[in-house]
Amino acid sequence: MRIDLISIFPEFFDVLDLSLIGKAQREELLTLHRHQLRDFSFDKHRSVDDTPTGGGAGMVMKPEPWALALEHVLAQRETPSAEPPVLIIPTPAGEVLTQRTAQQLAQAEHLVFAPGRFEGIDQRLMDWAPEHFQVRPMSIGDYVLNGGESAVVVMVEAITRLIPGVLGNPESLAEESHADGLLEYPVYTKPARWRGVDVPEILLSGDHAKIAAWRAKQQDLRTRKLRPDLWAKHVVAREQNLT
Ligand code: JD2
Repeated sequence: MRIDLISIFPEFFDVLDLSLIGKAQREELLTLHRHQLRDFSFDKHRSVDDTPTGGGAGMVMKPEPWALALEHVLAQRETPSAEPPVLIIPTPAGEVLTQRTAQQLAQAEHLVFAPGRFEGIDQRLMDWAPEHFQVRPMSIGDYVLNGGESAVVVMVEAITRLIPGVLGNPESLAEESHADGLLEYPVYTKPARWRGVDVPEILLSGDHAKIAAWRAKQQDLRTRKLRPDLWAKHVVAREQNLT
């Protein structure tokens, strides 16, 4: 997978060189390209923002530097004939990222992220982009950030760990929280008794079928108690045989 990140703070993405995502890059399962948006602004101060038309607080990002940066990314493609890249625009008004969407986006060949700052990007950029990209306005949750960069870090992590070969242990993917719309079962390690508290006896039994059934029950109980919203969806999906 190729990922392009365009921002006025491209150093924000240095964290993506660490840990599993760093390793995936070294193994060439993933290629990250960072771009400085200001390199596509040509006035004296390389400005990328201006006052909001119609008035109001703050500043709005100008569409032209974004269009030039995105055209630069398109021009760099090795196979321009391939399906248009997916352009993810972080915004509090976007579709909230879920595990299901992360799984879908992990199938893409080329993702481009366009995190804005200030009060966001001139709407005309979003109206222009579908000519060249599969545009996905996305949010990471219902709270307000100062800009899209931290949301991009979250999205890239959620998506890239689903690329085959990126995660050390692929079995953990199928089992983990949200993969089936449920929360995780509780996990334990040694010692079997810690500060007077024992690990559930069944986990020491060696009976794998019984352990699997106990864990499934714990997932149900936890989800019903902690996330009734997820539980309701899970029940509907189970009835429709979608899980
Ligand atoms: C962003 C801002 C509009 C107020 C670009 C915020 C986000 N889950 C999320 N919360 N906030 C964002 C987000 C993403 C991009 C930008 N701002 C500040 N915009 C109204 C404040 C500017 C995501 N994804």
